[in-house]
Amino acid sequence: MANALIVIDVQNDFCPGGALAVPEGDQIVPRINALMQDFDTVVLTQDWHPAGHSSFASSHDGKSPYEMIDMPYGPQVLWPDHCVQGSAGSDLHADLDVTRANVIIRKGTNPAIDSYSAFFENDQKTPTGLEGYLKTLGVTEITMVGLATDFCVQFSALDAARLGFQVTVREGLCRAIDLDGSLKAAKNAMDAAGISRI
Ligand code: VGL
Ligand code: ZN
Repeated sequence: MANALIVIDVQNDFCPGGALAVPEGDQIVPRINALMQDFDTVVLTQDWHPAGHSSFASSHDGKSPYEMIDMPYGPQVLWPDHCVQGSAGSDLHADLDVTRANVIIRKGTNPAIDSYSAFFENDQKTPTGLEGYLKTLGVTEITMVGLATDFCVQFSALDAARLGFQVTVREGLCRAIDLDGSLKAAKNAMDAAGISRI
């Protein structure tokens, strides 16, 4: 009955001053560092897009950030350019305790598909390998924290629940983007999937 802490996208671009800043995104770092001590396995994720990624509004003529488009895999929010591979914005927050991390999963590397979830790209089919990693270690319980509650945390939590893990989202250690009611919708979806929110 091993447990794992999954720390989603605590990166400079999602913190105040970053390209896709989540309000108070940096404030969760000290308590996430403390929480890491309680887990057998710690996984960090890092949003890691090539320049010109298809989730960037700048890659689509006439489109602005936060507009929606239809991609072959479904509707997609268009974002400001963010977390470009190797940029300062893509770095994990400098105060995040990376020494406790067993593995860092990079996602969103396919130019044609966004990847909110730590487990699957937004086509809901292409795996990152994290499921196999955790199951090989005997992990059954996952606690999820990080950025943003209503996007990458939510999609990671829903996938984890679907894969049979027992999932807890520590909402005090997450912060949200909250686009058009997305935070409320995320909470409802997580409740419906049997995820505990504390
Ligand atoms: C995220 C939007 C685009 C996230 C990543 O980490 O929640 N949101 N890329
Ligand atoms: Zn992204």
